[in-house]
Amino acid sequence: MRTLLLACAVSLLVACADPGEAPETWRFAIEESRGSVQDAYAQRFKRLVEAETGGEVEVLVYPYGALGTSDHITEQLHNGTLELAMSSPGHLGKLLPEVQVFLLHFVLSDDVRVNAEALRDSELRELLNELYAEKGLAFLTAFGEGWQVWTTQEEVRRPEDFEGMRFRVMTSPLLVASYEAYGASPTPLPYSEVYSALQLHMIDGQVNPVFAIEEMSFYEVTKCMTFPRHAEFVTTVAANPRFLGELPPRRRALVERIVDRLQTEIFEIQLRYNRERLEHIRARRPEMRIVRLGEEERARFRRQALPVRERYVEMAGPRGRRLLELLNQAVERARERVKP
Ligand code: 6CS
Repeated sequence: MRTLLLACAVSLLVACADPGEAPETWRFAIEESRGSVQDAYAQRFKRLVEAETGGEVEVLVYPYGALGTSDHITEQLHNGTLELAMSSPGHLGKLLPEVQVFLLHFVLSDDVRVNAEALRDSELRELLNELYAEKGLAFLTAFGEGWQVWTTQEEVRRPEDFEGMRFRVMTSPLLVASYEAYGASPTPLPYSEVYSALQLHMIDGQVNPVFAIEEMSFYEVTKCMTFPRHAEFVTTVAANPRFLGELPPRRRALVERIVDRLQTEIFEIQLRYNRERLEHIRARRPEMRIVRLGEEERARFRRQALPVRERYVEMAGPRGRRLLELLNQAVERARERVKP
């Protein structure tokens, strides 16, 4: 027993930072505000890294807005001002067209557990590693933040209901093509400009997961929420490649272990956030119309969305096509593994 206690004390001493030495700082920028799904991820990452390095590393989390828009964050990650960042395909797609595969409609399964499993696929990740590296970024992981939900002034049950609608999308050309396919007039805008654009009637609707609709207060300035289950909001976690490459092997292994652990935790967290915040919206705005599309209604959107896959391949080229094949295969394999 005494030997065991001694061994614990020695390992604690080894793990603790020298009180005279300033901790090493890892800067982690997220594309959402405090209290969001990305914040939950980053705060857990911070806690685990700081605990497991005994304070030798301090992780600073920068919420959305602190360092500019998503494009600014990506730039800072690329030039090494940041060590870690969330890079959502909806904005990153301008730099890395292949990653827009996660924006295509009706590619993922209707079962979020299947999708979470598919995003762990090793072949898919290998290609993402390669593509990110070519753009001076290091891919760490991808995870879902919940179903994308349309918030609009009028109900949207058929593609025709989108006709002429000024609909805000993230700043990806594929998203523009996706909503043009439904007849909308897509308006790419940074996240920070959506609320005021809705309030000033410069746009008529937008799309985001429930937790984001709640925390960005989009529900205050729209009348209807439609759940088409056409796509999940998928984000990726990326690192600066020099930072990652220069980490000592045990630190690199620590980052990989934590990223792997958080993959499971964040899935449950996003489910909870999206469920609870829908209740907040209902309570604060009881007149909000909530529409869940039936299978026939979804089938009409799916038909209109199919040709957009060709647009994706035009934009993303042969490796984009390969990424789409890998995603389809990953979803099929995940379907077999995840019991209904
Ligand atoms: O709509 C957007 O631009 C943002 N939405 C979410 C849920 N996260 C980050 C992204 O930039």
